[in-house]
Amino acid sequence: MYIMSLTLKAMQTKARFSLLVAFAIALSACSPNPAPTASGSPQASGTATSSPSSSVAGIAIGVGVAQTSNVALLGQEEVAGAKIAEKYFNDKGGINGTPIKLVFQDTGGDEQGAINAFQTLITKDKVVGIVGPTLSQQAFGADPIADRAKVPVIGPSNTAKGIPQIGDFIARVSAPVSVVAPNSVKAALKINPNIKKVAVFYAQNDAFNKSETEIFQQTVKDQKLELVTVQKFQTTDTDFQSQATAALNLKPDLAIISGLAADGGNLVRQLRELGYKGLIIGGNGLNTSNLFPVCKALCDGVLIAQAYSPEQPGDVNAAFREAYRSQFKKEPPQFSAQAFAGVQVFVDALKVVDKQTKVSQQALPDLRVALNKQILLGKYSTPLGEISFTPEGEIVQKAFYVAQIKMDADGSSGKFTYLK
Ligand code: 1QQ
Repeated sequence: MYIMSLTLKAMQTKARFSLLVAFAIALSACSPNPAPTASGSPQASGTATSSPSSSVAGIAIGVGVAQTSNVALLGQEEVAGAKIAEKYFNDKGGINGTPIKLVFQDTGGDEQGAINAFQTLITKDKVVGIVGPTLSQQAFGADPIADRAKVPVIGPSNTAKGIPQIGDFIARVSAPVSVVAPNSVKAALKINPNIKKVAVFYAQNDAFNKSETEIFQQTVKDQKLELVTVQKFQTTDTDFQSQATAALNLKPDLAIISGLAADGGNLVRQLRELGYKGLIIGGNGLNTSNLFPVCKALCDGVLIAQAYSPEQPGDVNAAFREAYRSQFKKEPPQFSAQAFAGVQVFVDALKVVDKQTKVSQQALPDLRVALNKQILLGKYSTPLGEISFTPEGEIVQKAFYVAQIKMDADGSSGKFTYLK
């Protein structure tokens, strides 16, 4: 008995030691960040191929978002925001003097890609936690893996119902559709109080879009509007003639679309080409200027609710906005701000944990657990404003906005203008 427990103790010490060694290796790892490959990306200009701290050791934080596939239209904005956060916090001294090092793994656009990226980040890159994935659809596949491995995850853009409930290690900085989406319907009614008939469209093969359309449809009913049709499509569709024609025959004066950027943009374009003149609301999947090349001048006027405004007061947003504008020559989008906030939550929480016991002296599994606890306890002054979390990991955030797309007449460029 005595010998057995001694052996067990020796084994535990050994396991602890090898974990420490593994963590030390992870700290000194310096793999360069791959640049997103999707065309039209801010990174495609070659401005942000590897992070400034890629040649130095640092505390490894994983970023698992879509850098390829159609979902990269959304994910590349997250890469940009995360990289700005990495430089910003390292310039400010990192974690009490030790820099952070973001480790990027491309999830692609589906669940399996997210699962693979998360597994690599957890077991090979030995990150302290993960910012990702891009889609709720991917989160429902990959988050349970991180949760079982006791690795904290901050969802930067997962807005479907049920994300924080996946597990104790899952939180998000992306406010849920129930809080964000109704704002755009109210804004549409302010612009046109005569709206009566509403046509709703949604991508039925995606968890977020199914969740968002439920909220949109409920809001339509709550506002005493008439839901004249619900049309379904796939995020991979490009031809929407049958859905658009069926809806327009019912003469709606508001169209609401829950899709992703490419399919959503094509549906906007085809509705306009078929002569639809009423207001269009796009959901969170259309919330990117990468929509502009898809519907060009016909994107004009689309309303999209926002969980971020470039005008958000506060020092951190001012610094983030300036860094983004100087790099990309436009205002920062919501997905970049949310990814910045996701990295910031890790940084701020790591600082507290490190003050209690030096991060470098903690075994990785213990550190991940302590970090997760602190994440849920903290308050954060981010570009999204002051945020915190419920004990379940749901974001508590105060300010929300609605923006309207304004395109130049020739459709070659545009911007989001925030409504008052
Ligand atoms: C989700 C989303 C995406 C459309 C954001 C990129 O909100 O999947 O939850």
